Amino acid sequence: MLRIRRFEQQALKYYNQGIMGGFLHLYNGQESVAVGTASLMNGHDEIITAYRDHGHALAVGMGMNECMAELFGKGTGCSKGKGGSMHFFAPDKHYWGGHGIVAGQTPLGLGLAFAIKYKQINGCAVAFLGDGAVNQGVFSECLNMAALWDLPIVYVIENNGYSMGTSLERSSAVNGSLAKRAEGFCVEWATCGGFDLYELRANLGAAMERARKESKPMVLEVSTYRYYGHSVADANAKKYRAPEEIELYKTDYDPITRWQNQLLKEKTVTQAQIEKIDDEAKAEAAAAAEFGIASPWPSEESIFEDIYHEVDHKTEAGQTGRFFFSE
Ligand SMILES: Cc1ncc(C[n+]2csc(CCOP(=O)(O)OP(=O)(O)O)c2C)c(N)n1
Repeated sequence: MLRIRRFEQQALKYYNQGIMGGFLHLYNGQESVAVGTASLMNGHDEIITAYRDHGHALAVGMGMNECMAELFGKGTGCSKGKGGSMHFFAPDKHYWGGHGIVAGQTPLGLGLAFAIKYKQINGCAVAFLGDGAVNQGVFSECLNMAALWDLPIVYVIENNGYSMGTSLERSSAVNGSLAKRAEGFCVEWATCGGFDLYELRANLGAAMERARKESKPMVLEVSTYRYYGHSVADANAKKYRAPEEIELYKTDYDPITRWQNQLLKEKTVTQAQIEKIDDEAKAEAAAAAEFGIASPWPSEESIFEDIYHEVDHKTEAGQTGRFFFSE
């Protein structure tokens, strides 16, 4: 969790200096959700998320260098500098990336679950979405299909209370739980707090295990909070929520502080060890920023690589459409 936080704080510094461009959606405050999930992955599970994707990337083991270089738009980045903040990917780590179209990852996650079931793999898919994304029609379509086909997927709603500048109260007609909507599709659901890693892991673990064992979908709504605006470019971040609210979450609900206090209480770590972990995370993030800045820009030719155009027009199927429509 500390690595994610220090990574993002380092990125924010360069973004504010104008050295880093593009979008930057910070995950600060929500680190426990990505870390909790990654800690439960069994080597066959697949995860996918939306554009607020730095935390999930680092949690599954992506290196800070490749992530930071991507933020700087450099050729050494995980998406060769062409994806930026919203598009970190590491399929080799079972991480199918960040996606910029709200809820666009929910049917892709369903496809991952379908593949797991089809290949009879002992795993599950976990697709993260925000409280705003729940309102996209495609999410309902996904729940219907997941239930019809008994697909091993856990939809984790990271409910941070806001979709851009719109509060949950203003975006959801259903008061209380968002996950309850799953009932309409005969899909099991649950809610839990995202501030305490033990509580979170217990709930996530049960949902993932059920998906693996019974091949059933589930919706788990996790309450969490983001400290920054929707993105760093969100100039109205201080207008749609009170500064006192942000302070309250920082002081009373911060998942890192809570976890540190818990571990100290259990005598699992000492204060000195916590400080050492933090210092290492800061140093790693600073070195990653140096790597990103020093890295070369993507070459001009590379701009035409990895795009659908190239694939579609070079194959026979791309020319005729035969593969898709006649077989
Ligand atoms: C289909 C689509 N509509 C609108 C947008 C613009 N947009 C980007 S993020 C966002 C809000 C999403 O909020 P939420 O799902 O709660 O995620 P959070 O960022 O809070 O984690 C919107 C409307 C988009 N990217 N895609």
